Amino acid sequence: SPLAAWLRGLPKAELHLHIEGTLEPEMVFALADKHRVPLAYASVDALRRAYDFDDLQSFLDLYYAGADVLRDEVDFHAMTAAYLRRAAADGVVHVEIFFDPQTHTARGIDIGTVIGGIHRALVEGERELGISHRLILCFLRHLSEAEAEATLDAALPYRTLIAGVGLDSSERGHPPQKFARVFARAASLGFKRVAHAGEEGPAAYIRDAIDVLDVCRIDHGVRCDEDPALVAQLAATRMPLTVCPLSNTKLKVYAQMQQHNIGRLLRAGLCVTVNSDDPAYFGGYVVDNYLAIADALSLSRAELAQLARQSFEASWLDDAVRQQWI
Ligand code: ES4
Ligand code: ZN
Repeated sequence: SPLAAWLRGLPKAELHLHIEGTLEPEMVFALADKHRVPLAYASVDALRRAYDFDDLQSFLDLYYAGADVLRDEVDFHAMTAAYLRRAAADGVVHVEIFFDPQTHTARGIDIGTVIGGIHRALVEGERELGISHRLILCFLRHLSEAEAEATLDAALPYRTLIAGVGLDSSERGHPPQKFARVFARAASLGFKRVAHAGEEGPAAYIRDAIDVLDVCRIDHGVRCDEDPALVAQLAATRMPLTVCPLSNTKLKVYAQMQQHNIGRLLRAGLCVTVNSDDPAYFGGYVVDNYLAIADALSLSRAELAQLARQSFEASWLDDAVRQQWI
């Protein structure tokens, strides 16, 4: 469509992307075959049909199972390279990607294998596709803070390759306070901080991520609108929200895209951005997310261009580079 072509031509940064969530069913089967890992599904189509979720946890169960086929450095490289090709086709010029080391170290895979494969693909993507990058190490919030501390320790030999730390996985019952100490240590080591908050969890978790974890962005954050004073604060401080529209409808945060609040938050002056989260599972990459909200919320091209500009405002690019894109 003309709008899709226009959106692909708009320079964009993607700031909320779990690299393990880019593992397409075809690659799950290819890697299962390579490593002789048995799968619970008979075919690529059967696996894709299972991507029908009730909530965050029903998705996470399949997402962690899918990641089990990632075994060596070549696998992490192939997954990341495939994502970067799709991002380039969508007009993404800068990526800040999450990885979940604990999903892999718990299976006996060295964190160096994980970081090495991802980083090699990012460096190639910069040279071959012109996509700049930052890497964000996420702690799994359903695990303990002690396990997060051990993960931070294991990542220190690779600290120059990691721009920041994040917090993901099951939100409810795992408030930001649970990770106050490890985030403070990450800050003292020079890592930027982000956290998933206000996806399924309450608006209070957004406040606490800001006040207790000292984050510079909120991942999702859509439940902020249950607290009007918080919405006003987010607007006044230009605290970015990395919103993922197709994720929110697939995981039933909203029953329908027409109910999504990203248009209202944009008009209220918030630095909201559009991202794909786990595109292999949620039915689309970043332009599909822009198209879904453009259609459901009747956003103008000026509003869509503003969302793309805000993705650079919210990014960790150096100011001189940021200015080239906005
Ligand atoms: C995630 Cl959508 C979402 N929420 C929380 N944690 C995650 N990990 C991967 N995708
Ligand atoms: Zn996410």
